[in-house]
This record gives sequence, C-alpha cells and structure tokens, in this order.
Amino acid sequence: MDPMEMGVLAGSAVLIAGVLWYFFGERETVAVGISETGVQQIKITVKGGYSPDVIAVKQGMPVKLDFYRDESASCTEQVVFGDFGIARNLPAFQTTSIEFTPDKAGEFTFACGMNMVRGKLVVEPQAAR
Ligand SMILES: [Cu+2]
Repeated sequence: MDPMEMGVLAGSAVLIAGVLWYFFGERETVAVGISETGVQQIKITVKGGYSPDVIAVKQGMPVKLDFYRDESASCTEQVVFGDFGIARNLPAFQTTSIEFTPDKAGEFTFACGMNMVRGKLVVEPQAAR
C-alpha cells in the first residue's frame, strides 16, 4: 500500500466512525447558559430534529429557549411542551423564544406537533435550603 492509499483508508475510517457516532453515539446532555438576569438561556436549532436535543436546566429558575427553525418542512412547525402546557408555532428561518419557569423536576419530552421529532428537557431539582 502506498502512502496515498493509506491516507484514503484513514480518511474513510474517520468518516465511518463519524457516521456511526452520529447515529448510535450517546446523546450528550447540554447545560444552558445563565444570563446576568438569572435566566437559563439556550439556542436550539430545529432542522429535522432539535439540536441540542437533551437540555439540562434547574428547577424554579426562568428558562428561555430560543428555537431557531432552520427549515420549512411542516413537521417541525410547532413545538409542544405537554408537561408545561406550552404549544408554540415556530415560523421558518426565525427564532422563537419560549419562556417559562419549570416548577417541577424530572425529565420532560418536548416534540413537534405530531410527536415525531423529540427532545428532552431535564429539570434538576432545586437544592434544598
Ligand atoms: Cu412532526
């Protein structure tokens, strides 16, 4: 094998590993940033799914989720947080902010209006005081 072939082989191995990771890798939980005013804020890109799709927040602290819908496919035109009684339309190629304060701890699914595309909000319990 000459160096050129070696390079191609190594390149495709990296590519395959990346594809496998994309489909089967463990989804990472993403923590939110906290603004000066104490709002837990994160930007979520909506494109055939939610990215990030697992978001960790703290209970009892306001949350601002900035959904940027980077597609016009009708599937994702609505996002629903059933456990918090929130359903919001997401206009294409715009950012729609959803603000609420999670009053309960646990794992809550959010999804498109058809419940096909899903993400998860992980609300960590408030520290006892
Ligand atoms: Cu859908």
